Amino acid sequence: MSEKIRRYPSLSHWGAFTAVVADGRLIDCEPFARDSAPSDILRSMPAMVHSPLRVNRPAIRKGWLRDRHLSDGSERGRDGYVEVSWDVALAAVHSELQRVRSEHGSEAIFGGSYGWSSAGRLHHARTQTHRFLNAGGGCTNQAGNYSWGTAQFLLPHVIGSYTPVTGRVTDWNSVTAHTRLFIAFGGMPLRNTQITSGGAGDHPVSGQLERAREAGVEFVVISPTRRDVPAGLEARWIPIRPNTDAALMLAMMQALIADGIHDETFLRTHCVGFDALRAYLEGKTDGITKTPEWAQAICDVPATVIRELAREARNVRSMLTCAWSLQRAHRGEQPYWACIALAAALGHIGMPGGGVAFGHASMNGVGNPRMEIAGPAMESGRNPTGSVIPVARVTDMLLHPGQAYEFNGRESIYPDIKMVYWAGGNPFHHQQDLNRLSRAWAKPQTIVTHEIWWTPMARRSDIVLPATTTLERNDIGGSTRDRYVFAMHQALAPIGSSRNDFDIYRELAALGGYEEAYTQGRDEMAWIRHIFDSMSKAWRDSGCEAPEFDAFWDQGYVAIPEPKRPFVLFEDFRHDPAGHPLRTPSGRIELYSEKIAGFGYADCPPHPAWLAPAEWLGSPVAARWPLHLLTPQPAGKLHSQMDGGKASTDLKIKGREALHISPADAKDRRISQHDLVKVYNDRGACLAVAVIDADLKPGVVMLPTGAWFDAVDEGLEVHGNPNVLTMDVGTSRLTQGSSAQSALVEVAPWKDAAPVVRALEAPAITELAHNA
Ligand SMILES: Nc1nc2c(c(=O)[nH]1)N[C@H]1C(S)=C(S)[C@@H](COP(=O)(O)OP(=O)(O)OC[C@H]3O[C@@H](n4cnc5c(=O)[nH]c(N)nc54)[C@H](O)[C@@H]3O)O[C@H]1N2
Ligand SMILES: Nc1nc2c(c(=O)[nH]1)N[C@H]1C(S)=C(S)[C@@H](COP(=O)(O)OP(=O)(O)OC[C@H]3O[C@@H](n4cnc5c(=O)[nH]c(N)nc54)[C@H](O)[C@@H]3O)O[C@H]1N2
Ligand SMILES: [Mo]
Repeated sequence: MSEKIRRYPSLSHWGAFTAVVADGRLIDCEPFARDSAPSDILRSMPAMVHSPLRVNRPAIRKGWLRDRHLSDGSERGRDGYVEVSWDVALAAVHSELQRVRSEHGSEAIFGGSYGWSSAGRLHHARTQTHRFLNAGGGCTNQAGNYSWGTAQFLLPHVIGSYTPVTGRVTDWNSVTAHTRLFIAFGGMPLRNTQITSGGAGDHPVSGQLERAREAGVEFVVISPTRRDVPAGLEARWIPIRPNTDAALMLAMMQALIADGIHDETFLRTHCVGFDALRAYLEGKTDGITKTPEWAQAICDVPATVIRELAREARNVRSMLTCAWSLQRAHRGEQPYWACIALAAALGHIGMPGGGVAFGHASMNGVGNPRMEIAGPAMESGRNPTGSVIPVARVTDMLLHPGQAYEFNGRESIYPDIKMVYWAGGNPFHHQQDLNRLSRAWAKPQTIVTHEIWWTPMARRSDIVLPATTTLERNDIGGSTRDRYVFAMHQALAPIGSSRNDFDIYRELAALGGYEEAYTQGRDEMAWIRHIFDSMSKAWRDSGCEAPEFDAFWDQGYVAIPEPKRPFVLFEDFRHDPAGHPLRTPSGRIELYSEKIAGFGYADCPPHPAWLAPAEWLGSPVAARWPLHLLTPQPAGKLHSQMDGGKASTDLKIKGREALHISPADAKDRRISQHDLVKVYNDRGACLAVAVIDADLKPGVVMLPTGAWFDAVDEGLEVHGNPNVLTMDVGTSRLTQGSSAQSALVEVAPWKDAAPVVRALEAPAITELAHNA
């Protein structure tokens, strides 16, 4: 007889849900009742939670078990594993931490641990990793993120803050009521709005778009693919060459000035540096006037279209939004800065429904009407070493210890890393140029990972500790882009011998004699109450009523009331620039930055400019590598999470990722629909399955991220992971962001036998250590 079915409130980055459990197994994830557009990714969860890919027991790489920190690191990814007891595994991790700290200092431990981890905030693995390492003496950390790291370090120089790129932009109610023309650089791909870090109770973007459309807002999508126009939106599509938006924006501004219709007053009263930028646009500095004809040759958008769009955007209330992808590219500072300058010239900044914004469809909840009020958050403590690198420079750091590098006006030295500690992230997903990372990965003496599944990262670690999923523990979660906070009830007993990251760290901290510093005397439920109490205090301080903990926990969620009036970005500053100055040196929008000028970076000059990326369709290398590869976010998963789940595997073709290619480019290469193809350049090669796509600008191919990396040595990657092809250089010395979207490639039919994809098969671990 089957045990009765039980239901538990829960949450993921792709939405809140009810976990349905029978006989100790997750059988379904029912979407939260108030979610207007639940994510398909929910259906991947039951099989993934009980998947044979789960890490069942602590495991140690054979070479490391034999030779410890003197083992050959180049065996990572090839070597087998031996399962050991928790006591053996924890003792090994503890003694390595102690050895490295005493022999090399705490900054020799790389604990940046970048990655999204879980939506639950207490058990958020990356935060717990920082907390644990900080309590034990510190580590080398990572600054910024892959998502909008370029904007994070540029925008404070220009507008005094980066909060607008976190989602705090003029909200949809204001857009619907006031915007007439909404121009989306990078488009509005709804697939990306399934996700928000920390999860959500609603996915409102498609509804918000529909209401805006009904209210008469006109949409223009500027993107290399028509697929960035949501179905039913009837937007105008302007195809553009990748990485050239800055030229288009600058030419729109030049056209306004040439017509004498730019908002001179706003540029004089609310900005500094207009004269310097104008001199550049008029060719006074380099002899080139940045006309629409000039831009046409760069971005392949007709000059008449550029001129007309500029006039239209000046004549009606217009909103410009830039997808985050634009700045995840080489010289990605420029389109963001140019867009702010253009919006300033259009004159609608700070007006309802007008001005500039970022990422309206990059993530769920951007521009969602919500009171500005704290979400649930866990503290990670202070890193006593102060050692930190820009997030995407991890390979440089491992390859070049002691080398100097520049970042945001400072020169620093890469530390010499002996030990890597990672939980809640997958560098063999997120990092560019994975063959280069593989070479760097051989260098550290010891690599420790907590993982739920045998991911490519786990398979390249020395000590792998099995972690629970969110369903196997209690937690609290929510995002500052969503109106709900969720109780996450433990629905299952830990699978295999997995443990919560928090408990793993608690035991290690106990071995190191600093358990109290790590836990502060709190267990799981005490922490959840503590996080809830800190949050409700912040709510009360903002005049918002917060429920009692027990009522919240029983109901499973709590909602913040809707805001009384729409949020308009820069509204106060527009009305009173002296009374509400921006936090820039001048207090105004900086179209020219003295501070950046002082850094003397040729790769990020003191005003927005067209700077050709190292690889783009107009560069000399395009003669050899004629296709621009874009690597968008995957529709059926979150990064590499749930790659083996149904929502992801249903989108694979013959078990591999789909490469979109235009009919003309396919024909030139004798590629037919669903042919196996090799995508390659000097950095690497992968296999994918061709999908011929008439909605794609010729010269551009697209391969989403997320396929579990499947290659040994520098050979062929067989699953369709595009990061063997991407370029691992910082966007500029100013921000050192990820240049993921700048890569040229060639594509050819693959005629040989197709190598088997093994990444989604469980590794065979038969051996059990005799002392286990
Ligand atoms: N080419 C290219 N590359 C990109 C991008 C791109 O556009 N193009 N985008 C970049 C961006 S924006 C991002 S944010 C990154 C994302 O990169 P990551 O955040 O590193 O990607 P995830 O696949 O989400 O990795 C999270 C890992 O944490 C594990 N995990 C989840 N929950 C837990 C837990 O509770 N405990 C433990 N121990 N582990 C857990 C998951 O199994 C998974 O392996 O990728 C970047 N890489
Ligand atoms: N389903 C799903 N959704 C996700 C994620 C996921 O893994 N899965 N990841 C989330 C994360 S961590 C992040 S940071 C966000 C990222 O959000 P974004 O950075 O906005 O996402 P992308 O998919 O990389 O790019 C969006 C679109 O930009 C267009 N584009 C690319 N390059 C250019 C260019 O040079 N010019 C113009 N005009 N357009 C260009 C592409 O056509 C692409 O479809 O997505 C989030 N949403
Ligand atoms: Mo991201």
